[in-house]
Amino acid sequence: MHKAGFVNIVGKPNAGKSTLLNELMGEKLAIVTQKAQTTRHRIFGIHNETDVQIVFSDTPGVLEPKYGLQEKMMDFVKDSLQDADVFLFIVDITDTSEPSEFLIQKLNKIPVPVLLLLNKIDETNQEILEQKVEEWHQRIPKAEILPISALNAFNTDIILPKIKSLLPENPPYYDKDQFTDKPERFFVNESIREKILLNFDQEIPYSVEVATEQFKEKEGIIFIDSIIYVERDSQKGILIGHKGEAIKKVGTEARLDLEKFFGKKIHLNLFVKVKKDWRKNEKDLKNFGYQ
Ligand SMILES: Nc1nc2c(ncn2[C@@H]2O[C@H](COP(=O)(O)OP(=O)(O)OP(=O)(O)O)[C@@H](O)[C@H]2O)c(=O)[nH]1
Ligand SMILES: [Mg+2]
Repeated sequence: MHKAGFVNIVGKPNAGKSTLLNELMGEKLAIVTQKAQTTRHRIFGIHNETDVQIVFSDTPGVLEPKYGLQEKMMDFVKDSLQDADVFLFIVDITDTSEPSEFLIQKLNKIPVPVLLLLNKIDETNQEILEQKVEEWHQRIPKAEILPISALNAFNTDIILPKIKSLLPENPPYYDKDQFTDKPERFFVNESIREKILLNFDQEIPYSVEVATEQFKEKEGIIFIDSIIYVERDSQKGILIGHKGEAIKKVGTEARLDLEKFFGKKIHLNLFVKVKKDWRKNEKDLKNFGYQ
């Protein structure tokens, strides 16, 4: 008997969805930063065993869209609400803002099992934990609630067996040697974007998109040319920095991560270009893969 299914990770921005995906996959597939709205796409991580295939999907955090890019991000979330066999709903236990009524209503309505993961319990105490468990039990009665720390891999080892017990009998959806749906260039773009999120503040991280124009392997070395698009000239200057130091730092940090990810030596060339207001432009968004 072979089991297979889609396990969709949903939650508010910054809850720890991508951290959990990486922990469950044992591989850094999704970028992680302390800034909200780090993830912009839906990313599949495929966990394969002889008798089971779990297709995890990481999604952007649920928010009220204010511009075109965020609308596209929420379309990815809506897709993930359609095709799940199991939901992993991640809640940051330290988050004091209002919970997402949108998600609560959806998860209550859809006849799919929900594992509600109360994340970041390394930052709380027993009293708050018990109170939160009770609150969430009221909000989503059918959910099984599990306190975890995705960052410290606390209680995460019981998630896979639980999922397996909930999955339907199915043949695999993907080749058993495939571990993601995304091409190599996607991971290059994301790695560069992660370093920009980590190195810059205010609107820069949100105004940036990365496109990789060349990805070529020659004699064991991968040669990569990537373009960083910003929305305005002033942002271009900030990104490049004094004597090009800022962009150089981004390039070095991304290269080191990518060498680890691909297991090869990498030459990375970065270019910065302005694409005015791309976040609001339908055509640009489509070209960047938001459709
Ligand atoms: N203390 C603590 N921090 C955590 C834990 N899990 C994740 N984090 C941190 O929370 C921040 C957000 O993590 P992400 O995995 O990027 O969160 P996300 O839900 O994917 O966020 P978006 O992609 O923006 O929606 C990062 O700084 C993580 O290191 C945890 O268990 N404990
Ligand atoms: Mg994320």
